[in-house]
Parts: sequence; C-alpha cells; structure tokens
Amino acid sequence: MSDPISAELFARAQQLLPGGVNSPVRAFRAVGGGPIFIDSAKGAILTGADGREYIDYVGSWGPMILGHAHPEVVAAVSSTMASSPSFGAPCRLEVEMAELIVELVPSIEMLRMTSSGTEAVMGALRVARGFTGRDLVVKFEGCYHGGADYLLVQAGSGLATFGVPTSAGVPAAIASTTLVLPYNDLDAARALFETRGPEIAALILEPVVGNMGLVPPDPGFLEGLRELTKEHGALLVFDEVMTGFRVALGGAQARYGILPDLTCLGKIVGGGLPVGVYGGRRDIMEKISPLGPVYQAGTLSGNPLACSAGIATLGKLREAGFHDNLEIQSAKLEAGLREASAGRTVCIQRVGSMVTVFFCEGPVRSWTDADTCDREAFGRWHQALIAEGVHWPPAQFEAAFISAAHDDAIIDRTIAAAKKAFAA
Ligand code: KE4
Repeated sequence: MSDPISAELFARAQQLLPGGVNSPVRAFRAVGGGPIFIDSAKGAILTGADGREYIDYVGSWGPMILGHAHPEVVAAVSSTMASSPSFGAPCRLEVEMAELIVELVPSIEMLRMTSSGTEAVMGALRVARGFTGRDLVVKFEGCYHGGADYLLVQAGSGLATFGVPTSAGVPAAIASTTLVLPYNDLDAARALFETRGPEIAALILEPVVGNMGLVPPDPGFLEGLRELTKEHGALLVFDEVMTGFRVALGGAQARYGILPDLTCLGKIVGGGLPVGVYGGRRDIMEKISPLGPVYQAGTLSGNPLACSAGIATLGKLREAGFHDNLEIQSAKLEAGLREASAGRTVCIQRVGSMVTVFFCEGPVRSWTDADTCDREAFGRWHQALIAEGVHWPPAQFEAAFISAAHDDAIIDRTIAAAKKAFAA
C-alpha cells in the first residue's frame, strides 16, 4: 500500500491526468494499492515522497543501467545544460553519439536520432515500407513496440496488463496492415511468408522479449527469421529499445550473433533523457529525408543535452568487465529468487540483467503461455514486496531491471524481502 503523502498526491494527479499518470503501467492498477510517488533516487535506491527508501527494479523501465543519478552522467548533463539544452541545429555531441552507436551496435552503419523508442520504431518501419515499396508489417503477439497505431495490435506491456491487447482508437484499416504471429513459432512465420511474403515490408520483434515478461528466443528462432526475411525480400527489424546495450554491450544482436537490417534503440541510449535511435544498413537509411523520399523529423532529435547523457552512459558501459559484473549480480538475484520461491508455482526467466517472476508453471515461450499467469497472486506478491521496501515492476507482463548499483547487500536484502513476500 502507498503512504499518505503518495495517496494525497495521487488524488490530485487523478483530477488532471488519466488514471493519475503519464504512462498507464505506473498507476499500479494491475497490482492494487496506489503508486508510490518518488522524490529522488540514487544508485539502486528510490526515496519516496514520505522519505521511505525502496530498492528499485524498475530503473525507469530500463534506462538506469548504471543506477540512478550516476555522478558522471549528472556532471555531463549539468555542464551541457549551462550552454543550452537544444539548438535546433547540428552539434558536435550528436556526431560523437552517432560514432559511438555505430561502433557499438554491429548492424548499424547509419542512424537517425529521435526523442522516444516509439518514434524510433515508427521511423524504422516507415523507411522499411519506403525501401521495399510494400505495406504489411509482421509483429509477434505479446511484443510491444511503443505507441504507433498499427503496432498497438495484440501488443504486450500495458496492453497485455490491462487486457486490451488491441487499443481502441486504431482504425481497422490501419490494424489490417499488421499481421501477428505467435512468438517462438518459426513454422507459423514460414507459413505466413509463403502466402503473404511479397506484401511484407518488415518483420519486427523484440529479440529478447521484455514486454510479456522476460521471454528469450528459442534456439534457432532468430536465425530462422533472418533467413526467412532474406528469402522473401522483407526487412528484419530488431526492436532493441529495451535490450540494446543491456543484454550485451552490442545488444541482443551481438549476444546472439544475428545482424538485422534495421535496429531500434531507446532507454539506455539516452541515459534517462528522452532519446530514441533507428539505424542499420546504409542503403536503407539513405532513403530518409533530406537524402531520400521517406520523411521523418523531430524538434529535439539529437539535442546536446540528451546526447551528453547518452554519451556519458555508454562510456561507462564500455569499461572493462561492466557486463560481466552485471551478469554476476543478476545471476545471484536469480538464484536467490529461485530459493526464496521454493514451494510456490512460479517460473523465473532471465537474460542478462532482465528478469521476470511469472506466477505460472512455465516455461513461458509465448503470449499463450504468459496468459496463464495468476495475476492476483502476482499482485499480492508485489504488494508484499512494496511493504518490505522493494519497488518491483507493478505488472506481471514486464521485466525487472538490475543495475550496476545492485551490489551484494542490495541483492541480499531483495532476496530476504522476496522470501517473506512468497510466504505472505
Ligand atoms: P518509448 O516510446 O516508451 O520510449 O519506447 C517504446 C518501446 C518500444 N519498444 C520496446 C521494446 C519497449 O519496451 C518500449 C517501451 N517500454 C515500456 C516498458 N514495457 C515503457 C514503459 C511505459 O510504457 O511506461
């Protein structure tokens, strides 16, 4: 349950914001009790409006891989702010940012920055359609790719959480340009391409899914999609908004050794400031205005403030051992959660520093599996964790994020809290 100050703030917020929030999942509607309003954060710790501290596993839904308010990110942003956050003109920092991303992400030869993951996905799929001259896009049930109309179809994240997999307000004509497949089902993908292949501009997926909870690709799934799209002249788009720079320095494409034609990035790439990126093959990206006929623009795209946060963050990720150490800490948490949940019907799935505790038998390979979860049991567990001072993502169909600030003491405290919550 939330504290009196959060409750008072939430009452005011609900007068002015739909559900009292600026993004649905934050409202705690899926887990009960009101949201905790946060005043500040440092490292792995959030400080609530009433001064109470919580161990954080939301991490702003992914960006805070260094931990909150990392001093080098704060210093870079403070310094840049003093010389104006945005010029609306080319600047040195966006060149340095582009060079860094091209160096780190194996498939990206050229890129365009945006101000959100949603915009990055929209840009990627618009250029895929412009490049191929085809209209249809294929996505997977339970994957979430932001708020573009044609992608809010059988989507994950908050749509799955609130049981509205296809959003109202999306015209049927728009939704009909999106074909939906079951995740990890290569046979279904092959059958679809056999019948509709010549119409398909792109297939987009989360190469490791975070938005139906953490669902890894089956061995051979990504390789099969790479061959299938190539065979039919469709583009393979990896939505790495969540996995980029997280499941490996070069993202899922580096971890699994698959080169997509286009990649979407967000979250970590902005270090907590609003940044999205789409990029990939040069021959595709050169179709984008002002070079080519595919239009896409943004007032604050590549602004120096956001670039300074991104550059500072990526710079820390490049330091020797960063991801190795994150893997060690994440594995400790997973092992502790497994022990703490003994006797409970849960399925714990993890890739790198993304983990989900599913309240079902498991394994969870697709939305059909995820949909068997006991939402109420997850809600009770979540509320018990909050009572123990652990701020876990307030939805069954989300991933929790571990940061470099989650040291042994933090992990041990989390496991002790989880043990009590599983027993509650
Ligand atoms: P944004 O437009 O929210 O920056 O990015 C959209 C997006 C695109 N692709 C993937 C794989 C994503 O996970 C997201 C956004 N993720 C959600 C968390 N499941 C953001 C949190 C929220 O919606 O409040």
